[in-house]
Amino acid sequence: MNGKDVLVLGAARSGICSAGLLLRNHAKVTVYDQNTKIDRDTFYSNFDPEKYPDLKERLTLVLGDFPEDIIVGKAIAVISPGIPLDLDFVKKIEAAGIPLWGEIELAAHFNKGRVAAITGTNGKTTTTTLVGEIFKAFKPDSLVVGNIGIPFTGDADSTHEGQLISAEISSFQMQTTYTFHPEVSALLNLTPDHLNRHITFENYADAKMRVTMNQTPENYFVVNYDDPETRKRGEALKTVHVIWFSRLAEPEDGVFVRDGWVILRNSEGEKKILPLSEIQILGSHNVENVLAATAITWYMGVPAEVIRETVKNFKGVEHRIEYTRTVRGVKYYNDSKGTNPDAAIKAIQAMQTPTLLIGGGYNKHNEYDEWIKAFDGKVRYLVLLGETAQAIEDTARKLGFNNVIRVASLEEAVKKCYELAEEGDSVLLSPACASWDMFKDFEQRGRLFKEYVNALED
Ligand code: UMA
Repeated sequence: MNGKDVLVLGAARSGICSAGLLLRNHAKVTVYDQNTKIDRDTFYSNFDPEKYPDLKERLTLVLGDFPEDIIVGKAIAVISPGIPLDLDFVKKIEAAGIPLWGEIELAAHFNKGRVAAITGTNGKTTTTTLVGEIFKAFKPDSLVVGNIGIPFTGDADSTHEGQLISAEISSFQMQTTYTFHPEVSALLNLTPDHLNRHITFENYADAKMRVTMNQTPENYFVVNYDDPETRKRGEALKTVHVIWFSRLAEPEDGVFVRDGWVILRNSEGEKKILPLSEIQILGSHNVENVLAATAITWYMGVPAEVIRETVKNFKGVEHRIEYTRTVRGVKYYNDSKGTNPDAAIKAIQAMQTPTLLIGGGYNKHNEYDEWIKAFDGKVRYLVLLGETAQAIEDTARKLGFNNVIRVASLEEAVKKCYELAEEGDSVLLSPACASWDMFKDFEQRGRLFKEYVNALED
């Protein structure tokens, strides 16, 4: 990147880390963001002046309308995952012949480590975290990066050969990735999501499948055998060694469940890895996440004993059916990461008591029928907020579920549930929607939920 003039699109987590990597590698960087409210001092404070002494000459921040001349002389444009590719300014950059790289592509140019790349509609964060924990138990210098909120560009240029990296990869990230070559990739499941950006399910699935595009037969692709959409794609793929995971069947080459044990089978025979009774995280979807993590880490070379010991101690991830507190005999759970109907179905299925469910949020044009049907008599009240509240209420009433309450804020939702819940109930925030209509991100939504719950009087 020596002396290259690079444009970075987006001045949040991804853009800041990409700019940092470029600056460390002697590029001149212009960061562009449409949001005029970004505070310049706060932005610059992300870059340590001791590390980057000539910062003011090499880093420029441009906010607001896209200035046409910003692209002049630019060698590359690095785009943050949240910026849609069909925006006018992105099209102008492409029309000018400037290569458009995503954060993962930029990281791939610097990375020296061994990457396990995990994608899918749901379970990515839990699986990536668990894989990262298993890696760290085996080799303490291992990293966890990607869509999980830790940009890969933050560390890519200080990785070393043999270092194990667990990377959560989103469909947005894969759209602008070309040379990324994970040793093991994984596709956990596929259900419609982010269709406001990808338009069709096929486009969305194709973006995810790009995770395998540079893999060769000595690499592994870990795929869900029980999901017809992922199975179809795994069966069609001839360029990489496919390893199945299944909760319901016993595929020839893969990881599955038999008699309460997780079993790994390959051409050399079968190996018992761990008993299901040792898994602490709730729900059958989490069994799938454990099966996937077992396959991924085994094929990255981690011994079975390390996998077993780590799974046994793994308590799950923040914002994923996260137990928050018990107030007056009512258990509160934060599932703010339930950002689509499929994830929210998993959460309601994992509940074992009558539940007051808080849902609704940013409109990704998903459908809510399957989610409401999954209530299965367990949901006492559905408390709705955000952009999608009306659409969800309409679907609920159409399906005969009428215990719907509308609120204007998350704080009000928590208060309503507190008033209505009876001892033995659970209160679950699992919105089935993204957070961007009312919150910065799902993390902020989840943290606020916990704050409101922790403020309740016992
Ligand atoms: N921006 C524009 N114009 C736009 C859209 C955004 O200028 O049209 C600017 C915003 O003003 C903002 C910046 O771009 O300043 C935001 O960029 P971003 O949305 O890419 O957010 P980051 O904080 O950089 O986080 C991104 C990922 N965000 C998205 O994909 C939406 C994070 O995934 C990821 O963890 C991070 O990079 C590091 O890789 C979050 C996410 O919600 C967790 N992902 C989706 C999901 O999991 O469902 C895919």
